[in-house]
Amino acid sequence: MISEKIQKGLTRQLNRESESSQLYLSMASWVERKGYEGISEFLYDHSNEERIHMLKIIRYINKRGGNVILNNISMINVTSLSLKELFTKLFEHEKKISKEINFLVEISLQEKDFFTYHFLQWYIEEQIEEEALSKMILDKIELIGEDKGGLYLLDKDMKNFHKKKNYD
Ligand code: OFO
Repeated sequence: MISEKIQKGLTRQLNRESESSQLYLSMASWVERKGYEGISEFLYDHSNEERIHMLKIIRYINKRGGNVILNNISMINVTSLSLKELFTKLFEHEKKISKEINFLVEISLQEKDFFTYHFLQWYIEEQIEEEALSKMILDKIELIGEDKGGLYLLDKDMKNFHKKKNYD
């Protein structure tokens, strides 16, 4: 059985993952409309990954006898963002998620809930990847600047970006 504190922390996190999934999805749809086929592919794929992150927590809470509570999500409008602003937002978002995972780990140790501590190790690994990936894409976009040929190549390249990640 999980404690009240862990239940609260995990519930907040699962709703954050759900938010992340929606954020990536709305960005994917927007860049697809703008003609970035590869980038939208990457973002659609990542939206699914975030949903998996949410599901993992839901199933863990249920396994440990807790209650799952899903919040309504309020989304930001991404349609006015440039590609650089969009990936800056994603990078900031991932850093925020990392902080929250760190906080959850801290609570699990305070509560001496080593099952949850163990469960969260996967998320720590994941956040290292997620931060590095969004930063790497942002760096590339900054490097390319206004160069249309560079953007074309990045878009082409990003079709396969998700395949380089290991989600086991
Ligand atoms: Fe769930 O890792 Fe990104 O947000």
